[in-house]
Amino acid sequence: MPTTTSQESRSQKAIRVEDKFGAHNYHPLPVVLEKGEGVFLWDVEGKRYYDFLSAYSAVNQGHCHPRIIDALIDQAKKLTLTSRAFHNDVLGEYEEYIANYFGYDKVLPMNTGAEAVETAMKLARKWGYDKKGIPANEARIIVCRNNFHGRTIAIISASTDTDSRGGFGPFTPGIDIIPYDNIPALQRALEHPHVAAFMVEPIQGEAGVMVPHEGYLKQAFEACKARNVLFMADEVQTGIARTGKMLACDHEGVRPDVLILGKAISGGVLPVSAVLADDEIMLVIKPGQHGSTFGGNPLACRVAMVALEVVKDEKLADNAQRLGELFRAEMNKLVKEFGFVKLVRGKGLLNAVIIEPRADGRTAWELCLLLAQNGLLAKPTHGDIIRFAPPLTITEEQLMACCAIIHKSVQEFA
Ligand code: IF1
Repeated sequence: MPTTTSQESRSQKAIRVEDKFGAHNYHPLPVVLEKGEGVFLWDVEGKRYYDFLSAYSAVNQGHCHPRIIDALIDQAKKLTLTSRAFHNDVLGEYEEYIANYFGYDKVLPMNTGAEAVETAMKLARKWGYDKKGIPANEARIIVCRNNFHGRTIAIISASTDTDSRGGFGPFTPGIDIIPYDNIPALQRALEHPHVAAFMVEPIQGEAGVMVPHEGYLKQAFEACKARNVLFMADEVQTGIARTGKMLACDHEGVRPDVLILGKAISGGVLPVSAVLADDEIMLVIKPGQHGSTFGGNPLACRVAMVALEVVKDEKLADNAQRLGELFRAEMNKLVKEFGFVKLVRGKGLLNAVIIEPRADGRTAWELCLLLAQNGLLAKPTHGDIIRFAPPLTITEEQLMACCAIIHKSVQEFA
């Protein structure tokens, strides 16, 4: 192979080629993966890892789930894409399935999470004009500080993160930013008569798995209702059983007016996202006013139906709930034993551990390198936070083995 120097490993080569030909918009851990099965990933040198990122919670059903992959292959041999210029024989079946699954009148299928968020923002504006009577071009959407809703211009216009926004202006107007987990701030923002929607993550993922106080979502929902404002939940990361219930909003018995889903709808096989709402809201969008070439394609629809079936059949929400409690109990032992392990927080199997940087400057990044060496993949964020989010198919025995790896790595880090 002409481009491989004699000393270079397959991993080193893959990383070098990415660096040369790919945009530098990521800084991944130096691990090159080639195979996945259930909770495991293998790198090109054959080393096996437990996956504790699950592709940011897209692979809740585990890597290459045989039922989902069979559905993918079967449908791929038949029909993959028609566009929405014509009907296809899977779309309606999927729409009925997912609408009933989450208890809404209708779904609008998209592909990425960001597209679903954009769809929800457009839906909120249109509803604001058509139903609430907001004057043209005056609609406002309230969001929370430290949110993460995606990467498009409109979405980063709602961001407070300097990396996400910096250098990308000018921004989309009509967005009000309030502190998260703060009902009085929401109530003040809701006083503006042109507010169409409040969009919120039930748990803030990128911010470091920030779990709001109990009752926040319920109170926020009721505050929105009192002002005829749509409560829109971005459950792209928290949805599909990740936090121990099908939706994180289920923990507080809140049914969002607009539900935004992505990632694990497809088990991580294809980009599949969705916006769900009842007729009164969804039908404000008319033919030609919104869409996507790939949204609702038969391949995605077939895969998503099976991926959602797997979540129920394998009782992944219950498993996430039970093993999440066990995981936090084990991590709390580390908090007691090691002073620099500050705390663990989370819900279900969406958890974060806060690592105080060491005097010699080593951070969560170095701990993640140790974890990888010891066979567990996790990703640091904000320098001092490690998110732990394994596939929800993980067993108690596997989880305990992982806790032992984490313990060993923390010991080495100390
Ligand atoms: C990246 C974090 C996770 C999301 C919520 C919408 C989207 C996301 C709540 C957009 C996406 C991602 C994207 C990924 C990193 C990531 C992430 F670290 F930023 F916080 F998941 F933990 N709403 N989250 O979390 O979905 O368009 O990407 O399909 O590299 O940007 P998308």
